[in-house]
Amino acid sequence: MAKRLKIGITCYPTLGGSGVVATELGKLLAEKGHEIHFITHSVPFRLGQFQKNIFYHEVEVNDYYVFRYPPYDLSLASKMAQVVKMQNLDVLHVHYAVPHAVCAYLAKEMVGADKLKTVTTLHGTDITVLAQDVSLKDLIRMGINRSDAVTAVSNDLIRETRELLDIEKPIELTYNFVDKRVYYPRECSSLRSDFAAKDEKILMHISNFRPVKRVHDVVDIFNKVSKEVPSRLLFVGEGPDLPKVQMQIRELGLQDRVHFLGKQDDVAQVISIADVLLLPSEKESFGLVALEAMACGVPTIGSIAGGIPELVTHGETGFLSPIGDTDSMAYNAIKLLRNEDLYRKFREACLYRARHEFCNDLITAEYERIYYKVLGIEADIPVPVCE
Ligand code: GMT
Repeated sequence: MAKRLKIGITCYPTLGGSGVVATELGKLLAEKGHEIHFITHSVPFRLGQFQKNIFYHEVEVNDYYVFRYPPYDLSLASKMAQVVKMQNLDVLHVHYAVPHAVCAYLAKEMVGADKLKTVTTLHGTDITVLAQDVSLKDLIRMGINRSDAVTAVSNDLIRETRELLDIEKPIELTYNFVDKRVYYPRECSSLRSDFAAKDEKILMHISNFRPVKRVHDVVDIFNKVSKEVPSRLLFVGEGPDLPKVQMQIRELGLQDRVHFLGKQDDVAQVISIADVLLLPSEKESFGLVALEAMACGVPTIGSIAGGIPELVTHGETGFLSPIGDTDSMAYNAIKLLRNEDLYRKFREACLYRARHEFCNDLITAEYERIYYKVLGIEADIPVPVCE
């Protein structure tokens, strides 16, 4: 094995796909023998049980009475510098540019620019929403430009970063991944029967119920589908648009056929009971949930937004329509749910694509290659064959 690395990882530990990806990546790198140090404000929620090679460093914020807003970003930067020095970290890998890329830059200035390399992974709204804010734009650009390497989770996000921030430095593509030992079609007949009769199909939406997810479109699609196909709609997750959606469901008289499961930890088990995933987002740099569904054999009906078309192959692992075109999305869902042969083909294509294109071994090796490159270490990392 090439040099065993000591890697610091910072992410949002308690919410969002970026935190999930960062945590899963840390666990996989630790399994490969690297030493991983999470530097976050809470224990990452996907960290699970104690694992060899994984360490956690809590960021504590100084809330001295003169501060109207306790300076979390400065505390994080200081903690990063402390951990880098104490543990002799080689690389700091930050997920989500705001404020993490800027904190990593400050930490590097504190420890000495020649003593630390930083890698920033852009996940989506850190660019597509926050870089639109003029008060943050220059700061985000600086954070990116001062990183030793920058990656983004889709080609579309790379394009948008270049356009919005006028960035010239290379941005490497590192798609998100799922752990194939966790995401596979689970046995679910008994769970399924809790929500749907034998002849009913299950449509599912999983998100943080923010406006970019267009959850009202999910209800609209289901309203149209359920007139043609006996079906149920399951919502997983919570967020600001939830009350509006509940009202829409009551107004349409759909309340007996819609179920709210709230936040769920075992996403693979829950997704396995669905027949299709609905993802009609307005912005979606990648759409990790569509990959999780794909790996469990569940096709996506979604929008042509952001990186979704790079993940979901239209006509093979799902169907994509223009943003807001719920007629087309409902039509596609009905077509798929009514045709057993077509559905079987889509399911097989989903399983194949998730395992071969987005498998954990492949993407983990890609990140390792980037770490060695910024450190100037020659390392021959074989491209894993994903079976
Ligand atoms: O949706 C968000 O704002 C949360 C954000 C996050 O931090 O998890 O999601 C983004 O990153 C995910 C992981 O890379 C992607 O799968 C999501 O598509 C992306 N969300 C958006 O672009 C809206």
